[in-house]
Order: sequence, then C-alpha cells, then structure tokens
Amino acid sequence: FVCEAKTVAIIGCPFSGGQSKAGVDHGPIHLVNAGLAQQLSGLGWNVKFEGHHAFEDITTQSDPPIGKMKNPRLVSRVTEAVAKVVGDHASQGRLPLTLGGDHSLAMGTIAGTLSKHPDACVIWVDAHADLNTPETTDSGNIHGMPLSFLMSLASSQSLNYKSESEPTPFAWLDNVHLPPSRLAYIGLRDVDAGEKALLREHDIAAFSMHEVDRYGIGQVVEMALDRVNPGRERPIHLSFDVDALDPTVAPSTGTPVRGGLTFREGHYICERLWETGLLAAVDLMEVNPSLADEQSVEQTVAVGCSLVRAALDAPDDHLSSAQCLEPPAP
Ligand code: 5AB
Ligand code: MN
Ligand code: MN
Ligand code: MN
Repeated sequence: FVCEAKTVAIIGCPFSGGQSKAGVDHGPIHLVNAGLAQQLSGLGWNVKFEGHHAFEDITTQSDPPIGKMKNPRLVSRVTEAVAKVVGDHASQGRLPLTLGGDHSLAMGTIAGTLSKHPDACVIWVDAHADLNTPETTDSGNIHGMPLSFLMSLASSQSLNYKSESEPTPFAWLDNVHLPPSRLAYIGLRDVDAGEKALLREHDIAAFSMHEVDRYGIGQVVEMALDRVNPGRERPIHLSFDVDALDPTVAPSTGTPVRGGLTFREGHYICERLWETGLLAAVDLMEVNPSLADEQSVEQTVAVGCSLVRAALDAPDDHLSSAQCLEPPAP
C-alpha cells in the first residue's frame, strides 16, 4: 500500500443533467477560476487537477424519461464514470474533491468512496434529503434521488425497463449498498412526504435546522458522528450541497430554501470533520453561477471555496490518518 500523502485530486464535474435549470454545470469552472487549486496549494496540499471532466453527450431525444425519472441514461452513465474516477484517486491515496454540478453526481462520488472504503459513513449537508425514489419523486429530477439508489431503497430493477440494446440505467449501482445506519444529514428543512416516510422507516439520522437551533451546531455534529461513526474509526465522506447554507449566504443555487445554516455553521461542520482525521472525500455541489446577480454569484463561489478550505485545512495535521488507514509497516 502506497500512501501518496497530502494530495488532493480536484474532480471538476460540469454536469447539470440531474435537474432542469441551466448553469449548474458552470459551478466547477467558476470555483476553479476563483483560484481554488492555488488556495489549496497555499494550505500545503499537492493539488492534482487535470481539467474538468468531459462527459459524453447524450441528448434528451435519445434519453426519454423512464417513469418520472428525467435523463436517466445520461445521469447513470455520467455517475458511473465519476465513481470510477473517485475510486481510482482514492486507491492512489489521494483525497478526492468533487466539484459539481448537480447533486445526482453523489451517486458516483459515494460509490467511488465505498469502492475503496466499504466501511465509510456519509455526512450529507443539505436543505433537502435527496432520498426520493423513482416512485416518490414529484419533480422527476435525479438530483433529488441519489441516496435512495446508494442505499438500495431504489434499484434498476424497480424501473421495469426493458431494452435489448443497452443495460438498464443504474444497473451498475445495484451492488453498491450504503447501509442507512451510515448516513447522517445536517441542515434539512425541505423534505418531501415520501422522503419523511423513508427517513422514519429506515431510522436515518436526520438533524434538521430545528436541531441546529435547539442544540447548536457543535453538539449536532457530535450527535451525527455518534450515530454513524460512534468509534470514530470509519472514513467519512462529506457531501455538501451549498443550498444547506442560508440563501443570504449562498444565493446562487437552484433550489434555495430560507432558514439555512449560517456562514459559520457551514464552516464549523467542515472544520470539525477535518479535525476527526477521518475525512476520506469531499463533494461541493449545486453552485449555479447563472442564478442571481453578479455579486451574489461571486459571493457564492467565494463561500464554496472557503468551505473547501475549511474541510481541507493544513494537511500535515491529519492527512496521515485520513489517507493511510492501514497502519505503517514496522
Ligand atoms: B438537491 C425535491 N425534493 O425531489 C425533488 O438540491 C428537491 O440536490 C430536490 O438537494 C433538491 O425534486 C435536490 C423537491
Ligand atoms: Mn442536494
Ligand atoms: Mn439541496
Ligand atoms: Mn439544489
């Protein structure tokens, strides 16, 4: 096992097929143009960034909905490719940092993390639960569904799809199983009825804004870790949707919901997870530079970079435990 310590791999994913608003595919380009790679070098990281991911072009003509699901073939193929890229970086001992793009990409990033760290847990920071199944979704947008597929609450079989010429979309995810006991949410405030039923049925750790108000962010993060990582030994995948933040803090995003995390609360989550020494992968998703005025876009991009810096502070402090989970040779 070779540990290439202190290297973060930036995976830019200019992808918007999991929802219907144009522009979220420009999120990663803006984050990188704002100097994110240089900022991480400044913190002492080796930064590997080889340009943004190029995705195959599947047009909507060749990708009609399956049931209510929109762009299923495209999202399936893109997320499968992302899973491979994330898994490869993780195997090389690099910390994968995926910049979205819409949150359907997390099907790929989390599958990639689990391929290297099957015992990983997920901290999902979001206004939304992203837990809809193809049956419970109202919008048909796959960025509201990644966790149902990752936890096998939905599967390619349930799509009832028949084709001689291509595999069923999401068949590649059918052997990925994130146990519901290893997912914790922070920041929820807009959860659909069908999602609430699934949260209850599977006893998923969900810390909404109500709990953040009640207990404070410090205690909420510990409670979340106690649920999914009680021994503090599991690798942690952080999936951060910028819409978890209050729209006054991060206005440029596709599905803003008022009453969100403050600037500090968002940063605290990142800092604390870094401090565990267990952070194995980070996603920063749903920055949409086409929404809101120029100053709001600049603000949202700057906050996005700042969250990433908070999650990846000073590699010397913790990277050896985050990256080299195997004990060093005697
Ligand atoms: B996001 C909604 N639950 O399913 C749905 O931004 C919103 O990645 C999903 O959290 C929001 O369409 C997805 C109504
Ligand atoms: Mn989301
Ligand atoms: Mn969201
Ligand atoms: Mn959104």
